[in-house]
Amino acid sequence: MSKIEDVKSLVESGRTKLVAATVQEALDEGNTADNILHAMIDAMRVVGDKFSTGEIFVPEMLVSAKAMSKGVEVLKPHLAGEGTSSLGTCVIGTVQGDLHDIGKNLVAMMLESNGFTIIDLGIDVSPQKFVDSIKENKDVRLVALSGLLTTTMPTMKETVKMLKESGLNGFKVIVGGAPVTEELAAEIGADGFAPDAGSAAVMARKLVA
Ligand code: B12
Repeated sequence: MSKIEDVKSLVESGRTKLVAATVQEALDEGNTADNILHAMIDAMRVVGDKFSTGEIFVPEMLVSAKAMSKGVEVLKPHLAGEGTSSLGTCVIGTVQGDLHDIGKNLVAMMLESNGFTIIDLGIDVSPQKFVDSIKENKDVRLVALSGLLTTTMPTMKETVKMLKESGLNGFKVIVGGAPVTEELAAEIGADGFAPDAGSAAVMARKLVA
């Protein structure tokens, strides 16, 4: 079994302590950071499917998430490009009621490496907190909202509405997360959408150009 397959199976089974070293071994074996990341994302998809079928429960999902985060830490310097010019500040967070942050953290990492200064508000962020953050920080050019639950899509909509009606300007809103589609993004009034962290950086650059 190649090291990349080991990484996938360690994330799937939530073997937190072994993931970092195995990711490093996979890199040493010549695998690209991108391929290793995709193996881990694939593992999380399997974990989600197992949760759906009742094969595993929340604690198992949580340890897999922790395992993936350990792996991402090792990949970070290999994934991040060189942010040459400064594109301004991006406020990012997972919307209220939602605790998922792996995807949001990957997006933050890619935006940072593309030249944005990141203010990460974390998880379970209320619409008001996003608005306050724009007031408190200068040069906010982008607000990025993440949501993984279908039940938090209305909160995402409410957050976009509040941002747009805040009277503040000079920033664009980008949204994403597994249940978010281009259609939904347009429907809730966001300026942009991207399906993954790599394309989020491309879209973000376009939005602030
Ligand atoms: C890990 C996990 C958890 C962990 C989260 C830990 C953490 N620190 O994040 C824990 C255990 C806490 C958890 C809890 C729950 N979870 Co959960 N979870 C997952 C799981 C397995 C993986 C998510 C993940 O990290 N994926 C990997 C990352 C890299 O992918 P991603 O998040 O999609 O991000 C990418 C893109 O979406 C995009 N993106 C993400 N954000 C943004 C933002 C912007 C601006 C842009 C442009 C792009 C973008 O780019 C990212 C990188 O490429 C998913 C299954 C799945 N297939 O997604 C279920 C899943 C999301 N969870 C689910 C559920 C039901 C729950 C719970 C309700 C379970 C429960 N009964 O308690 C709770 C809800 C808690 C809450 N209030 O949020 C369901 C959601 C179903 C639905 N349709 O709403 C899923 C789909 C599992 C399933 N198949 O049923 N979960």
